[in-house]
Amino acid sequence: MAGPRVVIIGAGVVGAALADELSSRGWTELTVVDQGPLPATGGSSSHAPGLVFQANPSKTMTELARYTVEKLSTLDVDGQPCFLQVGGLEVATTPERLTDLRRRHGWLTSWGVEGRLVDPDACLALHPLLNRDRVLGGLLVPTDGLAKAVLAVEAQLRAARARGVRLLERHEVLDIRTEADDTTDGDRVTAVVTDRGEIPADLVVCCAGIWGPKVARMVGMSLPLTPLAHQLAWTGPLPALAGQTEEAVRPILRHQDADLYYRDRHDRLGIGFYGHRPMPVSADDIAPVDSSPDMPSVLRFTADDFAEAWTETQSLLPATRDAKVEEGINGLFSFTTDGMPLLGPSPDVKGFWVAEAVWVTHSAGVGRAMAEWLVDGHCSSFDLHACDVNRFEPHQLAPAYVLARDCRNFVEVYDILHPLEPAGAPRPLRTSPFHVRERELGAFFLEASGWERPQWYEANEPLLDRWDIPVPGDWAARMWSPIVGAEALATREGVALYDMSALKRLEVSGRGAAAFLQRLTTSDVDKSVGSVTYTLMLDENGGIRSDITVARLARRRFQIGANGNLDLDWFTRHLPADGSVAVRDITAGTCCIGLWGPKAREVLQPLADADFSNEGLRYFRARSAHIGAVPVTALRLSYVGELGWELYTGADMGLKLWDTLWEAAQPYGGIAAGRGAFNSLRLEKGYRAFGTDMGHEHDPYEAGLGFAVKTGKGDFIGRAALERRAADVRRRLTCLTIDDPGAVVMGKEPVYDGDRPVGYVTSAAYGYTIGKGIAYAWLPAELATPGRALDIGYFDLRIAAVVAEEPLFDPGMRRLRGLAGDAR
Ligand code: THG
Repeated sequence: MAGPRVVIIGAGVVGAALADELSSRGWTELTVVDQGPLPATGGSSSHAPGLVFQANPSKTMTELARYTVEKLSTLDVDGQPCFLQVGGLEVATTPERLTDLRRRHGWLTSWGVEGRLVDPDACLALHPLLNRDRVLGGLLVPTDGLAKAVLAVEAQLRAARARGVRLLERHEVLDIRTEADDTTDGDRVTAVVTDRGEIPADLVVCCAGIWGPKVARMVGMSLPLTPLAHQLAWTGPLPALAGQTEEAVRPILRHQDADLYYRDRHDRLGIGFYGHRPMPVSADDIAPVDSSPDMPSVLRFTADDFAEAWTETQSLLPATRDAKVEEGINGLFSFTTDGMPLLGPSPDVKGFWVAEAVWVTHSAGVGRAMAEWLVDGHCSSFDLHACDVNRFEPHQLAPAYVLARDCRNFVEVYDILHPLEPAGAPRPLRTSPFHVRERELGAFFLEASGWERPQWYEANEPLLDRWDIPVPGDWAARMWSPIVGAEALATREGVALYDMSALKRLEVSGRGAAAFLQRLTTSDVDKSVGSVTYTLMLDENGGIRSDITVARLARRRFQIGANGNLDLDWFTRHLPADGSVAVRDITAGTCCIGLWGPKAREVLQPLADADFSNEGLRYFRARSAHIGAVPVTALRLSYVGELGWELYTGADMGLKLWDTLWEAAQPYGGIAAGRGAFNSLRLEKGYRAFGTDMGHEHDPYEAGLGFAVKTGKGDFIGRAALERRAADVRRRLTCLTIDDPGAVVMGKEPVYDGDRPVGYVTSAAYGYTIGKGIAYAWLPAELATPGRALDIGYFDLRIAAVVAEEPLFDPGMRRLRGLAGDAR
């Protein structure tokens, strides 16, 4: 079996890795085309400085980098190695950076890559050119190093060619042919048109790097990627390095406080700089391969922009004072709005895939990930949800948005960013109908999928007289206010309005809707009209695609509470060809208020034309009603674990709904509460958040969501894999509590059993009701036993934590079911 006919566009580090990985899996009907000459085709790979630092806040990105290191370390071209494992050293020259290196060390430990913090003397021993007076400390990762990008391309292409893969250099792609596809509403690819003929294709994978937007546009796809120039300069010979024959002996070096990095090249140094003004280039304006004197991805060095870098370099590495900058380039690289790659199939054109915005660091990993995805239909080695090209909301594809955010990412590339760091301009973008009231109440807004979402409200400051809210350490106290705690407690005690408009809402309707949803979810959702079901969507491997709520509003109409655009994409991708099911994103035209708390019923019932008693609308049931003059759909459920409803209405009457509820809530001390309180309350209840607590790499049993799987209901996607996975649970998403009220962690921290790293934190918050810190963590199953004492690594601290029985709050569900009594 030689597989389908695949054309890979672009023979850079990504295309070459993919050709190798696909052909090694038996797909050999493969053609790689590139407009340039092989193996240095003139794209970003051809001038890539090749530094591979594995540390990353994203577990997936670190894993992609680790695989790249492992693979390139085994490759050579006629004895020339493709990877020089000289280690990677990040140095701090400010106290803030020194502290941040500890956090970065935590990520490495969490993701299973060895690294160590080193003192200034050790930094100097590792990299003798450093100025002892400037360095406060460093982070060393011994397995980091230099990828020889062009050699890596050559090695992987040779391996592919040996398996029969066709390599076509100097073939410029002019168009991609498509035809109507019988099994979907859209088109499918049939061929790639080049200036030297047409190549038939069942699958086309765009690995064109900075030209990606241009190629994707050939099938009408807009790729949110901007090529930005980045300065890379080379010194002349350094007397201090005279006689160095090896290409690199010192670790690759990062000086993030000044947006700089360094690498050896024999007796010279390469210097990379991100501190200059963003210099974006449109993919259309990149020169054709043959017309540019150097290569198209290399622009003329603008020395003025480098002045600051050179001054700083001479201070950090005094030996460079005896040398000068001899050559330099402004080299183009792909940037994206969230710093993550763009991987996956086109939403519209069957058979068109992209693997874009991938740096050398992650290239071989992405090659493997894409090969698995293409061959198996899902990727089992890496969790790609945060890299999926279909993750974006429509506004995130707008050229103005893409350009603004990509430039900002360039500027911030080495900045110390808080996990809750609010996005910058352009803002605000999406505002709910409640926005004006939220502003009147002094909301502190953060952004979620473009929505302005209150984190807390300054108007609730007087509540602080009622409770003593513990204050966390400095880092956790950013984007935080004690009001968060007061809002959480006020919700448990009285009633609060939560703006839930950012919750993605999809409508699935039609003759085939019920059967369709049965096939995509793990629970029985084909229940009575008015039923609401919490359920999971899985991939074929049994990995969690999403957790959703399915409300049956009519026999043939369901409302889905979803996690993001990938859910819409997953539904759309699985729609039956007969047109019996339609799916629609109704988020923008609707809004939602969560009215929650023990007094919620006293607020709502007098306003309503329907019975909202325990019997009138049971837990996890839905109905339509009028609240005053406002028609609503009410879902009785609560992510914060209190009595109450999600109330949905059209955007037109949202403000009226808010005002109606607000007024009625005042006699009961009702407040508006923000996402900070929400997150604390949901962790007390043990409710998982997709994308943070779990992803595609996890199955329902490990994630503690086995209760949402009904294997007896009939077949569904992922079911076949579940039997195996249920019998083999080796890790568990586990609830930890922390006694020290000042020790609030943020997520991604390593968990230790004694000195041994055993897992990592997903989400964390202080639990104001239970009076303890909460951290959910992935741990080996044998450690996930209540009472087990562990430590969380937080900067230079070890925080004592203990495995707890969950949920921490109201295990008897008395609150949610509207039964009286203390829930603790
Ligand atoms: N509301 C709605 N849809 C949603 C969410 C929401 N979809 C996405 C996301 N949030 C889904 N997450 C959850 C998590 C837990 C619950 C609901 C949505 C929940 N669980 C109960 C429990 O675990 O005890 C009930 C489970 C059951 O009865 O099966 O309520 O916030 N609309």
